[in-house]
Amino acid sequence: METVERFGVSMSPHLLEMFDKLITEKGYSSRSEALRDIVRNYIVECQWESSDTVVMGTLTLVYDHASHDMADTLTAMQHEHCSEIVCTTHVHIDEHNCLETIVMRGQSATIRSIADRLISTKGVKHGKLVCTTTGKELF
Ligand code: NI
Repeated sequence: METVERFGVSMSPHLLEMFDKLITEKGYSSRSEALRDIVRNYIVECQWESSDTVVMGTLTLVYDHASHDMADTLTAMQHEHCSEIVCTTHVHIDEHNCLETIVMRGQSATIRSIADRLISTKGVKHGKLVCTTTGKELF
């Protein structure tokens, strides 16, 4: 098991009070647990800023499958990037609307570019990329 290191953090009482209030609302049991999550999140964000880092991304799209031949267009675009796209899940929300989640793995710049292209496709009502990590360097 990995050992832990302790360090002191200095901040104003007001800032600490706001921090404690927030982490209590979010259900953290300790400042350390909250800080670990914040640090991990910061590391993941920085990994995404480096364009050649291999990352994981989940893209969620909502679209009307009948408008602009959306289903065919989106499927064709995904086939162009089959080496980055790990899997997709399609949900028929109602008579017209579909939700698709697309899990991707690859260099962050490539994943962002695929997501931007899919989100900006005419007929997509909403699209959001969640950027995350392969988890390899996080403990
Ligand atoms: Ni559908």
